[in-house]
Amino acid sequence: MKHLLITGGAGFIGSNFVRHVLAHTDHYVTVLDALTYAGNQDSLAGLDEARMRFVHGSIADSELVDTLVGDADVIVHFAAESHNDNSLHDPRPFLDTNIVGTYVLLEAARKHDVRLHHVSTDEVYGDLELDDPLRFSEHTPYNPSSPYSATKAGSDMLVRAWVRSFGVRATISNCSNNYGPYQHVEKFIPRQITNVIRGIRPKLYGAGLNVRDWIHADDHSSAVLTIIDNGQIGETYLIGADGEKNNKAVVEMILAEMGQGPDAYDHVTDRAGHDLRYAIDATRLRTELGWQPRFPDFAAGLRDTIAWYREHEEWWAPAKDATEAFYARRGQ
Ligand code: NAD
Ligand code: TDX
Repeated sequence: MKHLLITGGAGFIGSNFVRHVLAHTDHYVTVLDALTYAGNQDSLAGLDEARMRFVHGSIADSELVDTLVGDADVIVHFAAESHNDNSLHDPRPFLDTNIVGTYVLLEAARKHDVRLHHVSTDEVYGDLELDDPLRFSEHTPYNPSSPYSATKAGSDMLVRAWVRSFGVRATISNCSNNYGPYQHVEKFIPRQITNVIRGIRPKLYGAGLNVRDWIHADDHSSAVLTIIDNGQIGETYLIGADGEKNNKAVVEMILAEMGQGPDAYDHVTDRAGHDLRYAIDATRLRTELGWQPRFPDFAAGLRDTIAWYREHEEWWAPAKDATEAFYARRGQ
């Protein structure tokens, strides 16, 4: 039994990870979350309170972080500003949380000699051509495009520097695009599903030919747990489940599943600097650590996700109008 300090545990992937840990291990969990617009304590409702406590605060608060890290066996670091479109509008919170917040956690991990797993993204590698036969691997050079991905790349570099210079016991994972329940309605898949529920046409940026490599959030969680248990200190592991699809194909799948015509969507203003394609080669994670996705069937996972959003309007409705107003101001 270990005590995990999970930062960002009230967010999409963090809350999924908390549920995964409580279901599959006997670990005790402390969640540290600032409850920004993206955090929602309802995402943790109904979980076993004897095995979990919630602390409201920021990872950039060094005094609070020092106390919490001192009590923990492992830090699992999900907290971040995570949305590219927001980072194009106002980059500052991305630097504060993704860079300074990660620095604060690293200093506490160093002081207390606590193991840290840093959760990062494939976006640090930039993008691929549609016909590139090579996918991202642990050897791909960093080449981030957006303020979001640049701050995630910076946070990865800080982790590597603290491993090398100070002997901090850390691992890093870079995962592809996640989908599943409890994802904020600003993100692509939940935005389109909730648009259709509300009678709004889905919105595709540009021609919709950009490719993302989709993985179910629960598979991301099992991969992170595998790396915490068996990963080599100082190493990076890419996480992906061979789920490449272009955005237009995903919108067409959502429309078909929700009983709409195949053309019932709008093309809107493209994202500035929009990465063309992400694709992950997760060979290392599969061969060295024996990990496998349990939900590789994207069509089935998407059906379940649509059903979840249909059944949980009370969870997403409070954020929907403000999110659409933000996009409308940008012609998206
Ligand atoms: P999210 O935006 O849904 O959740 C982020 C959480 O962090 C929220 O609960 C928020 O309140 C919290 N938070 C923000 N700033 C904080 C601060 N200063 N202190 C404490 N808590 C703070 O994000 P997500 O999609 O769940 O992503 C989680 C992590 O996974 C991020 O590090 C992200 O870069 C990474 N990631 C995401 C994806 C994806 O597809 N969503 C893919 C790969 C990696
Ligand atoms: O309304 C939309 N229409 C649209 O065409 C939105 C919101 C997005 N898109 C496109 C942009 C991307 O090509 O869909 C794709 C996915 O967009 P997002 O959900 O914003 O994800 P992305 O920018 O790919 O980044 C995500 O994956 C990597 C997460 O938000 C990051 O946190 C993670 O690091």
